Amino acid sequence: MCAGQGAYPRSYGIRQVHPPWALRHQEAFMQLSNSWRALVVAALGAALLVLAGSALGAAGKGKGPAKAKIVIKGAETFKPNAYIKDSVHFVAGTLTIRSGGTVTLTNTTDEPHTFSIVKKSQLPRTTKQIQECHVCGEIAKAHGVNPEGPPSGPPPIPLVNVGPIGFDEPGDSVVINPKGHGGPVSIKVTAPAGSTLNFMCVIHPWMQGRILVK
Ligand SMILES: [Cu+2]
Repeated sequence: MCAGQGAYPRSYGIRQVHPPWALRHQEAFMQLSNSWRALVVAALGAALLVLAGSALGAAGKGKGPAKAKIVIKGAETFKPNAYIKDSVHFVAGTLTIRSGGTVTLTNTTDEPHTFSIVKKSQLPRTTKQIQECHVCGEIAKAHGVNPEGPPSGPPPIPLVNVGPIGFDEPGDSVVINPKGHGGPVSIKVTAPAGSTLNFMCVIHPWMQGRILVK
């Protein structure tokens, strides 16, 4: 199947806002068979189960809620002779959770996303920085995606864990498949109380938020 046909009728050629690897990533998703997707979802589920089991001991005393939700919403729209807008975003963009708590991510869009912890200084602040997003390429590589390469299917490594298990430091990242290709993804936030985690989607670098760990 050619890019641009089928379930994701998008015009890639005219878009400038995505890093090139992200476009290839999305094209690759379009070309997947359902069985491939099921395998990825199953692998991701297994990895998260291990993650959840290992992090259970960290749950407990904090003052923040034990559970929080992030829903990914938005769509692409345009106004003729004015602009094209991609409103995909995290709801909520800022959330509070206790150390050891669980965040559930639900994707209501037809595109894949990532939930990736980055340093505050790595968050793009200009459209130029979005187009040249360096940390996006680094995290793509950590997921096994070659930012310079041809479409190669979904990221071979759906979950990237840096350092101690759980989401606690820059580099920790998970892929969230398009709506209908796997259910919500749950992650454990294991950063200590008092810390702030900045997160973003490395496919749509304007998708940014932060977690206050309490
Ligand atoms: Cu995204």
